Amino acid sequence: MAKHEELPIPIYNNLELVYGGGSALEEAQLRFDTLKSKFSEVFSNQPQVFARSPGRVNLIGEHIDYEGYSVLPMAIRQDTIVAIRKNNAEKVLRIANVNGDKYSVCTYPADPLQEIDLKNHKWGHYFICGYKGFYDYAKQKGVDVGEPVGLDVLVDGIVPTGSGLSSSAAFVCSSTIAIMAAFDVNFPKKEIAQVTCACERHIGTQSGGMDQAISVMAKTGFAELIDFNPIRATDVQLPAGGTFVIAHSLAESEKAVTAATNYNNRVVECRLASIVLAIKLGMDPKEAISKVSTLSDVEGLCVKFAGTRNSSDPVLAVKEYLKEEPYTAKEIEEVTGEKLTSFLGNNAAYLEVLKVAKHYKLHQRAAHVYSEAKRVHAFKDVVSSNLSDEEKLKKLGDLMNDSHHSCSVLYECSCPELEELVNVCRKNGALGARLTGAGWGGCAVALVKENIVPQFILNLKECFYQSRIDKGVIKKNDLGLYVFASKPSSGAAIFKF
Ligand code: NG1
Ligand code: MG
Repeated sequence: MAKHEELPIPIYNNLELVYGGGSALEEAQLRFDTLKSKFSEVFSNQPQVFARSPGRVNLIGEHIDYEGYSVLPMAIRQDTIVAIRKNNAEKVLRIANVNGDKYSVCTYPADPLQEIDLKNHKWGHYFICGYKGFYDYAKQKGVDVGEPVGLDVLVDGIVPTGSGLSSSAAFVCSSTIAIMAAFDVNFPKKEIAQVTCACERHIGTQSGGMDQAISVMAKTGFAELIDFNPIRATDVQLPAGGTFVIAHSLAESEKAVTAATNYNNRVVECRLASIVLAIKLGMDPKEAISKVSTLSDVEGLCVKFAGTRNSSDPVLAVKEYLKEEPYTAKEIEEVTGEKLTSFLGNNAAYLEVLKVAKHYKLHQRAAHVYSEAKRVHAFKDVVSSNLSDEEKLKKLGDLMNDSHHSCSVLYECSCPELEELVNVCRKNGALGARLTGAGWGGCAVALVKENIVPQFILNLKECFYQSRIDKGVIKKNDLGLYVFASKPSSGAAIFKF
């Protein structure tokens, strides 16, 4: 039997397999009906095909996917659905949203080579990422998709935005898959995961591939251990009796706007840490600059170095070879013998980082990445151990707490609202709680015993959200959008009715 990740995106003619039954199915049915009727209102035609892809919550393994390390997310129920139809009349991409008040129609030329205007951020840009990615990949695979034609597109996304739940990947993946389906092509899931990861970088964030991989490859009932290079997903069956509750800190992180100081800054710091560490561990500077790009590339050298030390822990190599005080650009250049702008300057996003960064915290960032990578495997090992479910849940909670501490103190990607929320979760009985996703705002995820979930959510409402409702930050009736329990949901799908 072909491995899960080798299979193409499933094509369904009914909603049950993805949305289950009951109220979830009813909600989905309503969304599809609305998409159909709005589509004919806007475009005077019926959609040809639909694609959906979910958001995700990362259980553990934060900010390490772009360093080549495995992560452990699960898909959530909330997804983005894209309805699409080829339009041969005009070479224009028209992208409309069911929430037209918030997201007005975006139009672009039907040109796969167009540049995305990053100075002028528009929600439709994410669709163009998928559009460019599709054409690039079809060309690479030698699939003839003909001359570009117009596309009419209507989007319905219910993954909360700016919250660390990957609304962006849900949108990019559902767009890419919808375009594929409109052209009647399909690729293996792991290839689509790779394509969507690469094409989302057109937005400017130099992200790793976790979000797209889980959105494309998720399976109902399982979290997935995602490995990179090559991409692979291994099912992880979570212990019985525990539930993951997702809670929004109500601080919104606008990643596309803050990239140079937050996300991309950390990507650059990790890159620099890996090069400096490789050189300190004996690699020739020129070789390090040309060959080393992630901290995982240096792990082998750390192990060699351990030959004399009796431990292969890369965290120890970091302690020994990277100083705790932040490095100036000049100090790093003394080690590398080359200007930072000369070896990072060919990437526009990196250049932005170099322009605004005052210094680089190589020790802290590398210590986070190596220790977090270990926690992911520890998490997986606990899940598959012989311990009782009760003991497993306790240990998983501890690992989540350690992960949060590392994100907060070493990686500095938390914020006051997330700190408060994580503490409130723990005080109210969570076995563990941590920020999830990129951080600097967005959501926390808490592991909670199933039997206390309703009470736990009530307590969060009282201790965290009530004061925010009183101040008018959110409406009481919207609370369900900001705090909810989540089960591992299914991955991307195509619908033809
Ligand atoms: P979110 O939180 O969805 O923006 C980002 C990256 C991931 C990963 C996490 C941190 C994108 C598309 N995704 O996720 O690849 O690096 O941060 O673990 O930028
Ligand atoms: Mg995102």
